[in-house]
Amino acid sequence: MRAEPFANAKFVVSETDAARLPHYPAEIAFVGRSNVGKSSLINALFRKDLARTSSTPGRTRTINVFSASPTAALVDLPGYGYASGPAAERAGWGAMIEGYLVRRPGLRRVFVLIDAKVGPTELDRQMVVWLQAARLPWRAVATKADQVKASRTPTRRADAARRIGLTADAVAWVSVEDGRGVRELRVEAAALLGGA
Ligand SMILES: Nc1nc2c(ncn2[C@@H]2O[C@H](COP(=O)(O)OP(=O)(O)O)[C@@H](O)[C@H]2O)c(=O)[nH]1
Ligand SMILES: [Mg+2]
Repeated sequence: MRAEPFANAKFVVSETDAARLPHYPAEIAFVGRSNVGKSSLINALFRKDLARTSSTPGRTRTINVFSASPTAALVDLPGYGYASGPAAERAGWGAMIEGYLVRRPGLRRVFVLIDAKVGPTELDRQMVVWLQAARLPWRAVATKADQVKASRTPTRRADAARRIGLTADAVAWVSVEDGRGVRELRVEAAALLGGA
């Protein structure tokens, strides 16, 4: 593995139709509630501001692909669970997410992002159940860990994990704000992508 994974990360494309996306031999997809920190985490893993972040939920309505190399990509999927907006459009985001996930031979892992303080929502649990039924490999990542008091962290982490059928140590606990867990997750992602 290279000393510095993801040194050549690039934005590739923003697309609403999963069928038109370029394929990579190795891909990691990021799913989660709108505003959970998907784009921020991609930027942190890449150490580069490539993905647009926003404090306004429901901003990313497209699938955004970022390449780590010619053979590896991180894929930022539309956020789910944003309450406002026309129902048809919300269903469209669901279809976009599924449309991507069901037809990616190169998909190595789906990172399911969960807010560390809020814990898994009903939609997060549904996503996990769906991924298990589809036999897709997934990885739980708790974001914004800086928002949880240190004294509450072990309980929060164990509770969050239990609600999606995992043990505490199986949930990556990260914060792009204070940087915890980011380096470890970068190493893990680079390994999943074959060294990227
Ligand atoms: N405190 C804190 N805020 C974060 C963290 N990660 C993301 N955010 C904030 O959460 C908001 C949504 O982030 P974004 O990456 O756009 O979420 P996305 O909709 O899932 O892509 C932005 O205001 C970010 O600055 C984190 O680790 N800690
Ligand atoms: Mg985003």
